[in-house]
Amino acid sequence: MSPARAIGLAVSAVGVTTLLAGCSVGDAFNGFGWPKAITEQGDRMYNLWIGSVVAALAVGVFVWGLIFWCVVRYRKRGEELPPQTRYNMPFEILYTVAPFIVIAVLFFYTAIIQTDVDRLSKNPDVTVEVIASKWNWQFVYTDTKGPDGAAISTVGADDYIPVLVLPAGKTVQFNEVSRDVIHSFWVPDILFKRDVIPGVENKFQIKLKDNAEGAYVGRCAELCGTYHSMMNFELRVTTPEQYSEYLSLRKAGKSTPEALAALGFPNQGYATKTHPFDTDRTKRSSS
Ligand SMILES: [Cu+2]
Repeated sequence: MSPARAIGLAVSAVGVTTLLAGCSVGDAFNGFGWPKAITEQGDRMYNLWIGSVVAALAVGVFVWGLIFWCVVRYRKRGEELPPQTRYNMPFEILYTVAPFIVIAVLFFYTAIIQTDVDRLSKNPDVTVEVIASKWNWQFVYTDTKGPDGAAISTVGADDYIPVLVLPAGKTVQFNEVSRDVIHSFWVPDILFKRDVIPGVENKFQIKLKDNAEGAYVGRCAELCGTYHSMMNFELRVTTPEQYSEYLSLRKAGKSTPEALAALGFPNQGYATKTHPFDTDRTKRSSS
């Protein structure tokens, strides 16, 4: 194979990879380990991930092919020493240029998608203040007012996993606040996490898909102390109608589980994807 042909092959491999990114390769291989996103931003990151894995596999197959070809083609056939080649300029150019093209393409798509995912629209439909502390989450619906005049909020307790209720098909802005150390807000199904840093006002937005309804586990993704692994919450995506009904019930003084149960959610409106940690230490030591 001439070097020019090899470079051509490498470039077209990268091109094909890019094309495949938006297609169903990911579905065929179960997302190469990634869940399907429930947000529009998540879809873009999912496609980038699939494209990157396919590119890595294409390079891998190319390299394995070369290795096996050399093993077979140049295997030892006798005692005679084969011709010793010191320099091969075309090939040295090839293995300098080809990786650069791969890196440039990956960088190009990463920069585009990262900028896109980080973009904040001016008028989100819902704004939630996420307050993280050791080892709990509080979600404040900043543009609402409860019966006591304060904004409606949901906070976890020893026996209660906080449920964050959001409407499908809407844009949600999260403003993050930490009360102590660095935490990280993470819902695996939105394919995104963002650190909650004391003294830093981290923000991000998601656009939930129209069909995003469901219950999804949320976690703290930054080691924050003894009970870090218990610092969970649940994201409950409802229809926009259920969401406004939920807000009215909360405004009327109902708690999150009461409001969700009144809307007909199973499990009396409690989290279904994660469970409270048993805080009875004596029970643990005796078992
Ligand atoms: Cu944490």
